[in-house]
Amino acid sequence: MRDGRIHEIRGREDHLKGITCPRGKASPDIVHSPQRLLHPLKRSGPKPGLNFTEISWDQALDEIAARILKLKGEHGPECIATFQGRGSFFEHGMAQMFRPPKRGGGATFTLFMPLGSPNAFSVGTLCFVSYGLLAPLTIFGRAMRTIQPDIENSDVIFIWGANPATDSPPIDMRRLKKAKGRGARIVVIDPLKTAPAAMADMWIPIRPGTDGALIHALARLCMEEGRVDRDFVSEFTLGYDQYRDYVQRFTPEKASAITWVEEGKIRELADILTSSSKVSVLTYTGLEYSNAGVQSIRALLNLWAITGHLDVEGGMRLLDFKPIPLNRPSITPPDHPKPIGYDRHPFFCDITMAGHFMEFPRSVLDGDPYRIRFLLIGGASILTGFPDKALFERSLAALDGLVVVDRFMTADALYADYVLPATTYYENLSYVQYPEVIPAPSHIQLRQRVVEPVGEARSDYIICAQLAERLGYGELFPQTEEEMVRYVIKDLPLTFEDLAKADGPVRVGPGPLAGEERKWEKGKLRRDGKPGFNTPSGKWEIASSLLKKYGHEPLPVYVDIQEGPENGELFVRFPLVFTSGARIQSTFRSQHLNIPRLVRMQPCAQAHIHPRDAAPRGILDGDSVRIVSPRGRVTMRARVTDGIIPGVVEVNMGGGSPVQVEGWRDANVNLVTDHGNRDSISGFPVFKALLCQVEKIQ
Ligand SMILES: Nc1nc2c(c(=O)[nH]1)N[C@H]1C(S)=C(S)[C@@H](COP(=O)(O)OP(=O)(O)OC[C@H]3O[C@@H](n4cnc5c(=O)[nH]c(N)nc54)[C@H](O)[C@@H]3O)O[C@H]1N2
Ligand SMILES: Nc1nc2c(c(=O)[nH]1)N[C@H]1C(S)=C(S)[C@@H](COP(=O)(O)OP(=O)(O)OC[C@H]3O[C@@H](n4cnc5c(=O)[nH]c(N)nc54)[C@H](O)[C@@H]3O)O[C@H]1N2
Ligand SMILES: [Mo]
Repeated sequence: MRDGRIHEIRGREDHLKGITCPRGKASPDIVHSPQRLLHPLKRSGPKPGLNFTEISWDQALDEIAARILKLKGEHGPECIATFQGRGSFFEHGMAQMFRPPKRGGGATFTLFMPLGSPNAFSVGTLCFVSYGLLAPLTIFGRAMRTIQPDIENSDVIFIWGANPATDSPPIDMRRLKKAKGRGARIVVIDPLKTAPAAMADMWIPIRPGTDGALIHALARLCMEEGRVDRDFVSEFTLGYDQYRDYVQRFTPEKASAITWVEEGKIRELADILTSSSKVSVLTYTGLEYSNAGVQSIRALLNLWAITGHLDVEGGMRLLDFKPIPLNRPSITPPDHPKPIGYDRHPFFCDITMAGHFMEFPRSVLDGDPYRIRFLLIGGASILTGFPDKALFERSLAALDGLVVVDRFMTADALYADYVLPATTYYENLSYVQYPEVIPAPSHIQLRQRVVEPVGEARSDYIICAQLAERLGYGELFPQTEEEMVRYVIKDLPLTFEDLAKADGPVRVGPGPLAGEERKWEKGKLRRDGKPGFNTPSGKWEIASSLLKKYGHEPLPVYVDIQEGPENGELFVRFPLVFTSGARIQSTFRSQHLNIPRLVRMQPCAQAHIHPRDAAPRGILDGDSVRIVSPRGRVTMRARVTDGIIPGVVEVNMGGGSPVQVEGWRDANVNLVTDHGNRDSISGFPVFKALLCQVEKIQ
């Protein structure tokens, strides 16, 4: 099982990026960082603050369980909540064991559901759900992982609002380089000249948040000139005629004014898009964080479909998945009451079976519609990730109980009553599954412990299982890591011993298959075997029935930017377009900013600004600058570069945790972002299309 490809799959683990760990000898910097949390801690000083006393695990878990049961008794189970971040749900055993039976992906966390609480929150409130679920479900009835660019066979690859060079690990970057090597053309649409843009045949800098307008203009050009897949649009789409009428307003001239992309370039893009059937597109977070996030992603998928690139070689293939049959407890979310956020974002809550954390402050601070009083945060950094840090600080401070489970002190821990030390993956016994790496088959692998847990740290799974036991339902969760793995794999045709003996990935299924082309024509996409798609109408829903049902605009319309150059008065005071959070190689959101060898790669948080905008402000590369928005300010270093579209400032995200080095610790980008400004469909905050001013600090 140790051929090159499997090796590549193994590299997919976030923290194993580029590291090989001989068992027993590994000492990645993160494991032995002097800042690792080693013991359970109980608050001994005022909030906010980091005064804690070491206590035993028994005391910590007993006291936390007692507090939960007391609050439940006094206020009902719905006042107890969890928040899971990106830190913890790549631990596959943990994710599988605490996932409701009917949900494939996602991070709905069932730990407190047996108590009767529907309030499972996650970082899905502002990551992935918009792109991965809401957009694709409302157009073709399946999740995004089932539609994938056939990079290996494309003549042209568009990279539109993603940067595969900073993925972890950069699998798609390797695929792109190979494609480029065999002569495929690469087109990048991004406000930043990313590494893929630098090697591309064409870089189209675009004004952040306006992609929808460009997509509609391209759709209009293609329709006008008959460059559409006629059979597909006439037989298999819903809302095509309405959409054709709608896009008439997006002349190249109008789209150019909105997007800052030259008219000639728009025409050229339409030509490239229709130059071959073998054109694919890679996209991700670049389109999510604008007022038109979900709709722009829908419009993009739709543009590829109507121009004949759907499920053909070299285009966007529709894939079949056979999930690995893993076991899990059958805990389902309670029907009543609805989770927090349901009143404002019911579509999000129904699809994710979770709460919407943007409404958490209203719940905690105003008791509207009811009050959350206890929160367990696992593997997340809310105060660096959510917009309007001060609002979330007030909310965390107002809780009757806050528990943080992490490897390091976070900004959230300043408000915690208990902080529990979690192990890294190196210290856990668990498993990993690889069902989604294309084109490899499905594999499962035992995650062997490579280092003994440092201090008293325990795995996330064990911490939660032991808490469940104290809450009275420990029988749902095996109480050791080995028993957990045995439980999860019980329906597979292999044993724990087989996995241990294999000492590497074991193949358990065929993995994602592309199969025949244009599967909708052959009844391969619907459970009833009829031609069409897995949507309420059975069509490719340009006009979405689901969105209509939830009171949203069914067509994938462009939504005007709420805070942009169009706001004349505001634009005078804040004349630069603000975007944030383009990923960098050395950091993992708020993580790794305390790991010296990684910090050296970029010791300070940066704001990227074009020389044209820097010069009149007297800003030189490396200067300290203040980024000011209508809501607040934050200080960073200027990176003066022509690798950004003039008029736009890209501001690093991730700064703001107490363990970080000085150049990042106070540089929290979410001091300037806006909690109220959202994509109305997903409720995602608009992180990438706001306004700011940049001032040199003398
Ligand atoms: N090394 C590293 N890897 C990571 C992470 C990390 O922090 N560090 N984070 C992980 C997480 S949580 C996520 S969600 C993923 C994100 O994965 P990606 O979506 O690939 O994230 P980025 O690398 O930021 O690429 C997004 C690109 O979109 C561009 N963009 C911004 N606004 C717009 C816009 O309005 N229109 C267009 N067309 N483009 C725009 C940005 O400039 C950027 O180049 O990465 C994951 N991988
Ligand atoms: N302005 C702006 N804000 C943004 C974004 C942006 O682009 N711009 N991006 C958004 C996105 S896409 C995301 S995903 C969020 C960030 O989402 P978060 O999930 O908050 O991500 P991190 O900052 O990486 O915080 C993860 C925490 O988990 C801890 N951790 C890591 N592994 C483990 C583990 O195995 N167990 C436990 N218990 N803890 C662990 C880390 O130490 C860290 O404190 O930020 C969002 N916020
Ligand atoms: Mo994310």
